[in-house]
Amino acid sequence: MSTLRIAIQKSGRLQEDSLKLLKESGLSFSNGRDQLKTQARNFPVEILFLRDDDIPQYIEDNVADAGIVGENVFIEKQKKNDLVKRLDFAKCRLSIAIPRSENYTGVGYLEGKNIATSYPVIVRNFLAKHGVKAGIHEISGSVEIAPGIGLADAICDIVSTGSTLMSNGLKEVETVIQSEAVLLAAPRLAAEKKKVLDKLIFRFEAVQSAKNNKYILLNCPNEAIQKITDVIPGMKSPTIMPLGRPGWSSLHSVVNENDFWEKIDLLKSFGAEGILVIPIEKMIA
Ligand code: PRT
Ligand code: ZN
Repeated sequence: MSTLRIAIQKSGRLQEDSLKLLKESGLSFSNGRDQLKTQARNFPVEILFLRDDDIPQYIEDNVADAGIVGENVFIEKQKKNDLVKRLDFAKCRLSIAIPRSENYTGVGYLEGKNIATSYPVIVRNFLAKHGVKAGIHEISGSVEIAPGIGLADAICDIVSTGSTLMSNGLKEVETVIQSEAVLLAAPRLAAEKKKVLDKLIFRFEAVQSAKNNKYILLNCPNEAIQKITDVIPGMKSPTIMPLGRPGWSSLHSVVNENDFWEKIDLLKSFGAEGILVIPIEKMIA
């Protein structure tokens, strides 16, 4: 099988979760400091460690076949890459922020103003969409200090908790895009490489759905089995085993993280007891 070259961030906010995802997907590899690349021992994948901003270009140039970057970088770079999978980590948003003391009246406020950003393409598209004319001042780091030093009237930067904006006397006024880590791939991969990529995506999905679900075990009176099954149907249907105590059963199923607490309350109201919730390592439907 031919080797798929996948690029991940060398160091920074995406690195740890990217490595974790690859490891949880069963890839075994060494990743020493200052290593430029490494070969998985048990899967036809070579991992390249690069700056995140460079990854889309490397994919377009066929130096890498796939890569993990923030969606913000994917959109900004506009390279010939396909977004093949959202990865559910490094969630953030790219937002416009202005000094807290300013009175924001809507996007029209930005007319004629100067916006500092590391994302000129995304900002230009945003302004065009809203028919606003503003100057764009491209800077590569510490964007949040630009208004304070008189370099710009507003900024467009990544926001996660909002505390960086706050400590720089800024307030968030528009969300331009939402972002998370994404898996990119070259649009026309050779069939052999595509096969490896599909296998990898299959494994990523098993890891992701395991994260979003929990294994649940509970005891319930037999007459509650149907109602409980309706609430937690599991992957096909729950496993039901009789308890030593007559009239009672043990029911095993899978429950989604998102509506977990609501469902637990419902199960309790149906008479469920001794509820155990256990993490799932991999989940394959
Ligand atoms: O060296 P290299 O170029 O590879 O890395 P980098 O410095 O460009 O990127 P890095 O590691 O900072 O971020 C990589 C990716 O993580 C980004 O492209 C985003 O997709 C994603 N991400 C998620 C974030 C954040 N959260 C984040 N909070 N990237 C940056 N930030 C910064 C932001 O720039 C601002 O300075 O954190 C600050 C805001 O955070 P809050 O929590 O104060 O709002
Ligand atoms: Zn970067």
